[in-house]
Amino acid sequence: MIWNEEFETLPREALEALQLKRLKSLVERVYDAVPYYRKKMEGAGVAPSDIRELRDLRKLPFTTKEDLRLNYPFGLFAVPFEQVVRIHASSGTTGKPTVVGYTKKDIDSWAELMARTLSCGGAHRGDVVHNAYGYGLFTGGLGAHYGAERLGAAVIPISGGNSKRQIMIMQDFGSTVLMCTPSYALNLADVMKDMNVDPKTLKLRVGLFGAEPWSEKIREEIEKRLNINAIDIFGLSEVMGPGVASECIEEKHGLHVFEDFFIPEIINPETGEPLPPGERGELVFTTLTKEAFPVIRYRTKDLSRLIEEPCRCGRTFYRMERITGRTDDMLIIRGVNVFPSQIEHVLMSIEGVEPHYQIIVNREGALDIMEVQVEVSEEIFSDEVKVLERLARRIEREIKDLLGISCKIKLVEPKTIQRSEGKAKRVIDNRKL
Ligand code: DLL
Repeated sequence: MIWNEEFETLPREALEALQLKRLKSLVERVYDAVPYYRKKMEGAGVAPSDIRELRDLRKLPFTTKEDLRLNYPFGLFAVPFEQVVRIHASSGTTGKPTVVGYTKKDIDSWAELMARTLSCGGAHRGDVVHNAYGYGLFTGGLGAHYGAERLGAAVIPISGGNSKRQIMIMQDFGSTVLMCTPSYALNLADVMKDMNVDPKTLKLRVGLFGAEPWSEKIREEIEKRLNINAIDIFGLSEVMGPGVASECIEEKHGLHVFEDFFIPEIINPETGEPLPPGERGELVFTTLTKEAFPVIRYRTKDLSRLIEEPCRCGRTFYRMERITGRTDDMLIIRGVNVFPSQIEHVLMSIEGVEPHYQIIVNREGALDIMEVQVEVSEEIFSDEVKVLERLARRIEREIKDLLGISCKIKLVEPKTIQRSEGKAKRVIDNRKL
């Protein structure tokens, strides 16, 4: 069901008129209220009056994580602090977290966006939403929570962790919608198996998964093992939290960007130039309605492309392709560019390999050594050494064929790789330590 028929099916022309109106007011607001943004605009020789059509967005300078860091913690807030009613933060890999704020109206918009997301994935009033995204500074838990309430569903604020208890609650409370990271969904599937709980006996029908990269293969795995429909949802703290884009259950192909709230752009990450429609590059977002923490042309470092073709579901918003990587997740191993998603692709195409793996990079002398630790199924692990060796050689060969470099493969027993309750950590690069 479409949650907000009026906005989600706006003809493009009307949508673009609305975007332009909101963009003009955003730029004026930010120019007046945030000295840092004003200075950047002046430096780029652009004033609010230069924004006359949507294309003029390109005249505005980008905002980056570095800008956020320089203004830590509240320097980019665009309203008097008394109007801020919520603060979230996302932990970066290094240093201080990224801090974001919300006014009452922002929280209200966010609830609307998450109600749309849930509805897009096929959830409705009467559903029991099992919300296993982490509650706290992370935007996942509370973001999903307010959306589920807005939808009129019954939300279980279970947060992450204590998986056995999660499964007991699913059984007893009749959870119908699961919300968590895809890696935690797989973890729950493992624990269910250990507890001898057949997912077919549960009422779970759909899962809304995001906050970390995953692939079609992982989707298939989750759908099969939990006996549900798995939907990809996307967002980031700097732009809102979850609720920026969502797949529809009708197509499960591309995530509708809620374009009355956000303008997406795809740029060449090296030159910053906008790319022609349909090309893959770095996603950039401008928030159109946010009051406390608006961002202009925020560079996400996430790689995707926009799909402009109309969708069967009736929503007129463009779709973004599922995230295929980040500009900063590329590893350089002995001079060769390696994306973790390429390794995952190889692993997931091989029978008997479990969707739990970790890539460990070390430097021995001047040489980079990449080791891929991967879990294999119980049956294979208890097989003869010869079988295991053959499997390891095969993975090694396939990675070499794809990437042109050799790596060490270490097959490990089921449940050896550390499970996450939130975002999985797939890469450990010891070279940087
Ligand atoms: O992860 C918000 C969120 C919560 C989204 C719950 C979906 C569900 P951050 O912690 O700021 O916010 O991390 C944002 O996570 O730039 C992407 O790199 C990645 N990410 C989020 N959703 C997806 C997805 C939340 N569906 C960063 N696929 C983003 C791939 C995703 N990566």
